[in-house]
Amino acid sequence: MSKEPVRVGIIGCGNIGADHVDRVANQVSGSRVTALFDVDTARAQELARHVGAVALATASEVINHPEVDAIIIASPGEFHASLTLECIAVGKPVLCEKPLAPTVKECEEVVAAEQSAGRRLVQVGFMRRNDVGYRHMKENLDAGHIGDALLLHCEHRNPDVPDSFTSEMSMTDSVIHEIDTARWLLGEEIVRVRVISGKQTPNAAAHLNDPQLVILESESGVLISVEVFVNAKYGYDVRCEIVGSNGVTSLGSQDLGQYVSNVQRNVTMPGNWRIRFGDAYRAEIQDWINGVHADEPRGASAFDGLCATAVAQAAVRAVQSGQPVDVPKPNKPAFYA
Ligand code: ISE
Repeated sequence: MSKEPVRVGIIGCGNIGADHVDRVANQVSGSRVTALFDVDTARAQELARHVGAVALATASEVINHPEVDAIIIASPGEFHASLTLECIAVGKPVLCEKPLAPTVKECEEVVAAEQSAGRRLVQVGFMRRNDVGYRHMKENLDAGHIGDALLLHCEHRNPDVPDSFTSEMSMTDSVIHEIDTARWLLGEEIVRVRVISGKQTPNAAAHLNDPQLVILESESGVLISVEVFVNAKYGYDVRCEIVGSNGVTSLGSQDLGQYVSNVQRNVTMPGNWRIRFGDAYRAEIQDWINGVHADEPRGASAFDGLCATAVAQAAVRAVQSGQPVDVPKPNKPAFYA
């Protein structure tokens, strides 16, 4: 028996929010968009007109709207926790873009509220968990094909960033993805972080350390290296390799196609993460919608969001102090088992 589509409200209609509007309305099954909010009212109205939704005056109106069953939060990170708490208070499932919140305290409040509500309502938008390449890596590791994971090498290169982007944001905005991916791939917590910066690109703003090298250490001692380089210029390039005791597994090709001509091979690569992870975002949203239909949580939990923010905040302290920083081991409530 086919179910009624999940009626989705979307808060924040900037680049990624607008992409999600299109995905929920046109690219996945079992859902439709019914209400939108953005500080740019004209933008929200225009998008709402395209998908047959209403544009509302506040985020709270979206959350409380009788024709909204579930909510996507794609507003700036500083609003994530309070909006997620509002969704929990009215018992509606929520997919919150990363980070769950910029501070550990706010993440803890969300985790506590969800437990008090007595059911899993929160999924955090760590879309790399839905990327085919990362999923294959995890399958290879879990199947024992490469033995025990010893090292994880990651590269995270953005073509450029706005001048307002800081060395700390490289941790909270960019490396937070590798933090979540490492926890998910390895099935372990991260216990220590250090950040090193050496020779700098001339293409970064003077206040920004770029590139930076982040070394994370897992509970069992797996070393995770993350090169974060946010002014790499040539394109958006994310790489990942697990070195195991019997072999290696890595992300496959991320090329968008190639042509050969005049004894040269020309390869097109993604220009930004919205292109590179477009399929992963679509899969993530389909999975979330399926989870809402089944009343069964999927994807990264609020607890995963809390752990990722804890490590990202430790990385911020490591940027500022130049010293290794320990990350306290989180107590995983049975609720998130
Ligand atoms: C951005 O905010 C993202 O979430 C992208 O996935 C990431 O690759 C980029 O570095 C961030 O700035």
